[in-house]
Amino acid sequence: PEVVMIGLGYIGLPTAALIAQGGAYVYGVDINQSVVDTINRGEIHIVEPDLGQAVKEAVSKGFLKADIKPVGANTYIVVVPTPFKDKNEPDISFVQAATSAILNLLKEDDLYIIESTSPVGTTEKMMNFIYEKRPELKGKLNIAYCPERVLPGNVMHELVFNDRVIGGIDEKSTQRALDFYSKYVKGELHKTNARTAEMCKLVENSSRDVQIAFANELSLICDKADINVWELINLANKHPRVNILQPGCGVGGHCIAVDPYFIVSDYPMESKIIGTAREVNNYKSFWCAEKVQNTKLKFELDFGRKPKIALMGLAFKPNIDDLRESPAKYIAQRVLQNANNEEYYIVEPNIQEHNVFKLTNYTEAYQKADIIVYLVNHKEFSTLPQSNEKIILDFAGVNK
Ligand code: SAJ
Repeated sequence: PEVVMIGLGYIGLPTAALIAQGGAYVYGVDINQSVVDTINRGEIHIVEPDLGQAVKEAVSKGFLKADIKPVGANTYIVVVPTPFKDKNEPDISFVQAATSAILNLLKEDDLYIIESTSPVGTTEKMMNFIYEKRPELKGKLNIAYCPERVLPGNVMHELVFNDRVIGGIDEKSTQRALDFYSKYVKGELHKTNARTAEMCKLVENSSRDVQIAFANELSLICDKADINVWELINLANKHPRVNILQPGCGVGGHCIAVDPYFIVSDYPMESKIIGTAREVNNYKSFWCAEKVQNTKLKFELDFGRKPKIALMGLAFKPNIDDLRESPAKYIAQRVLQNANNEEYYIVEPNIQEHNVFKLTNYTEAYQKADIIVYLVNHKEFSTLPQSNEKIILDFAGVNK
């Protein structure tokens, strides 16, 4: 093979399929045997539009093959998870393990690229690790960091058309990585050094987190001030230099709610706004859960009976079926924990069934409930009537 891709998850597999579609032989490596078997059958283990077809094609033409162990190639790409240990220390052990696995395969002039979101300095650390174990290769490898920036749900398009930042540990490495990506990326390729590229990925997601925190803070202020926050933001955004994002029930997903901690943990004294934004966004979910509880108690006092409550949406953002790291799911769990004979309807139109939550159709839940809690702005919800007889808690901007 020309390329070895280590990690066949949400980014590694689409990237491997894309390179293979371009006519290069790609050897995909994953520690999970069932993932390897699925891919070798030409099937996929994740939900992503157009990925199934790309993998099927690449495998059937013999350009993509998966295995649990790597083989020798000219280019090695590491795309493995970098989780956050207890929210105070990034864990690069998977990157280290992936690098260890190819250590004895590396040869002069090979290209080694890290794509995983990583704390600043990780590429240099891996370079030192490689050269310590293979001193005869010192200075002879091309080593670069090139973060992915694709949006789940639109990966196959964005992999090709997004601009990319490419940071080598020296000029030659940067140029070699750029030549490699230029074969299948149509977006612009921007050269920098490895540390800047690492920080760039973290900053992109932190910037979005900080901006969402601003919107979420406004939503709390407006709740006290009796102002419709959606109308307010819409009006403020009419200013030519103001562009406020949307508040919600918190920030979820695997990137935006995690990456800022990579900066905060390494630069705690300096990253005040970034750290506070994380707190504001986490607090927003807690606040929403409290608001549901308080509304429920007030209903009992006002009407002398327990209300029926519909929790609308569980996914981490609108119009997807992904519940991982979802603030809406967190709120549902928290509210249900304190449930005391109240009747709850849990709604998630993008999934058929769930192993913990009993799901109800959204129209039925709306009809039966006294209190409607919008947690996610799924497109289905905007078709529901705006009844005056219901108490509506709209955390997602469905009726904005
Ligand atoms: N959200 C709001 N208000 C908004 C926008 C988003 O509350 O105005 C919430 C969403 O509901 C969700 C969370 O933020 O809970 C994150 O959603 P998202 O659509 O902003 O981003 P992700 O996590 O799906 O993908 C992000 C993208 N990063 C940026 O837009 C800077 C994507 O380009 C990255 O590749 C991806 O993270 C990643 O893998 O890092």
